[in-house]
Amino acid sequence: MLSVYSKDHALRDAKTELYGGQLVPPFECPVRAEHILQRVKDVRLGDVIAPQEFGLDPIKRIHDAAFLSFLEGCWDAWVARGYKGEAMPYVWPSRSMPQRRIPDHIDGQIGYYALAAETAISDGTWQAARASANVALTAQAGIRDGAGSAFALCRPPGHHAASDMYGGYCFINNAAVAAQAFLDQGAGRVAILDVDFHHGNGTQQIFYNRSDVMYLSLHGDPDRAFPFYLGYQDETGAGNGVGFNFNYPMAPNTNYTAWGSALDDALKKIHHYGPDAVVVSLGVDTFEHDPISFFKLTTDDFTRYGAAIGALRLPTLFVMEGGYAVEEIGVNAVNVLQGYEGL
Ligand code: Q9C
Ligand code: ZN
Repeated sequence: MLSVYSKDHALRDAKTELYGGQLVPPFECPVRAEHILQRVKDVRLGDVIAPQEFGLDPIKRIHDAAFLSFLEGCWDAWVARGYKGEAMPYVWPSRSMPQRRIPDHIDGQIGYYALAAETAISDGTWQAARASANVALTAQAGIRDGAGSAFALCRPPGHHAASDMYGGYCFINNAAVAAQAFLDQGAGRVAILDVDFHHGNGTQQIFYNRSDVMYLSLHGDPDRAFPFYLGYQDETGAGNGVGFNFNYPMAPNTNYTAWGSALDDALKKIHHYGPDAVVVSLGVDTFEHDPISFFKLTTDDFTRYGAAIGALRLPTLFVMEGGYAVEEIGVNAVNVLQGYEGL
């Protein structure tokens, strides 16, 4: 399988994450991508190429232009205020003040565009997010040009990023940008299968009213897990998108017996939908030893479900999302790809 990787992921190197009232080293850290790349090389998965530059146009197909300008300028605006720490919000347009004016002050802007406070914006974050989107688009182009599958080793991840919102370690929704690229190049339908532990609230929001992208997500019950306010089973789409959004929330300690049944159900729906391509939001934070998640998938389970996805026999783009058991992240992620290839 072709893999796409950019060294520029390392420009995303925040020093702080808000966790339990403390500022801790971020779970979403550069060594994650290095371990995955090393495993891709160790098993000789296939060629590893650098991304091409696609510019902002394919990103603007998904994201609001003012939101992208905010991301690009946030760090400089923060520094210009004289702030000493990394950029994080502390105030939001919350339920009791629902007006949607975008303030001029950086403190007001960052709260307007933030989903959550844990994800600090730091120097280099925008450049790394841009590179991550280029990685997804380069892998997508590989499939357009005839590769049956490709692996976008994206970092930072993307599925929590909505059309005008960042957070949950995500800035640009790489999977959504790639899905839209398939459509813009002539595909009629694309399915996004999100196997990250967390619900992909951004991807769901982006395509919620559309029937040309089916979104299916297996995740920790949002009643008990981030992002808490979206990802429930009764969210099935709106307008033209009714019946094209499927959530599979699952309880703490879910193992492959239950998780695999949910996957089989999702795969049946994808098969019936008949997409021209499948985008897999590949998070391996479903792993039993993940430090921030509560599922119990084993290293071998990743191979098993890769094979199940492969049985669809559809062009498949794997887009890296989460996974925070850093030592095992390479083996777990690449097991999915090897399972897919039937190795
Ligand atoms: N108790 C992705 O996996 N909150 N993002 C963590 C832990 C944020 C995860 C709190 C989790 C975001 C791409
Ligand atoms: Zn996740």
